[in-house]
Amino acid sequence: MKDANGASVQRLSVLELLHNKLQGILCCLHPTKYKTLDAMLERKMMEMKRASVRVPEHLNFKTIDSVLIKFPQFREGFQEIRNVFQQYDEDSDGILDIEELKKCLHSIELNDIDEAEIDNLFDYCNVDGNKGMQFNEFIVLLCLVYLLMDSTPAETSKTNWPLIKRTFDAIVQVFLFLDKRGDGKLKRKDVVRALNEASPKEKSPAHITRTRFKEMDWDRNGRVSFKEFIYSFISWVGTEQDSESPEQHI
Ligand SMILES: [Ca+2]
Ligand SMILES: [Ca+2]
Ligand SMILES: [Ca+2]
Repeated sequence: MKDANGASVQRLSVLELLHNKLQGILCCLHPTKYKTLDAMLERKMMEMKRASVRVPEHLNFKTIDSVLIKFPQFREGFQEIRNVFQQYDEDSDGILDIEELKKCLHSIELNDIDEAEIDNLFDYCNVDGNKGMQFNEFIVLLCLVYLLMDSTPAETSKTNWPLIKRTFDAIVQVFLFLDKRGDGKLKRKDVVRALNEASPKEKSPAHITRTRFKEMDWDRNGRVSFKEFIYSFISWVGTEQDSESPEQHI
């Protein structure tokens, strides 16, 4: 039996269950799964923007300089995620294939997540089209699981999950700092405004902010989604193994 969008009713009920788990983040089923995840993230960011008045002072970024100064802490968090990545990359080929990823998510007791959700997230985060999750893709995937699934990994002695969670919380706050209007996506005006708050006396030249914005807006639709942002952010910060030659910061 099919609904108006051609999706089977059975599939709908699975998604309805997912919706409940996502605490009502999603209000309706979109026929395109990627757009659904984009919409969920957009709503989540809006929700967190509203709640951000309560964030602790050290996460309340007011200038881009206050973000830059935290780059070493972000790298430390990424290194902890790399340890998780390496632990589950059983054949050590530098990627997590879908089976390795499932093992990883199940063994860290993200029990609320089902196979279909993992497949969906895997496709959504696999931005280079390569069959597996590279390290940067894995960081994004884990962050989205943390944000959307309302499910945090069980504490294990091997992994410092509090550090990883703090890292994700801080990434969200950087996004919210850039999202001046609080609508869950970045427009060029937002980014220009945020970057100019770095040093009000010395405004970033227009071409720099324009370049930064273009870098983030992969699909050139004039706005930067959380997913587009986080990939760029990871490459700006650099991860421990390539921190020798990090890309030029904002
Ligand atoms: Ca592998
Ligand atoms: Ca990939
Ligand atoms: Ca975009």
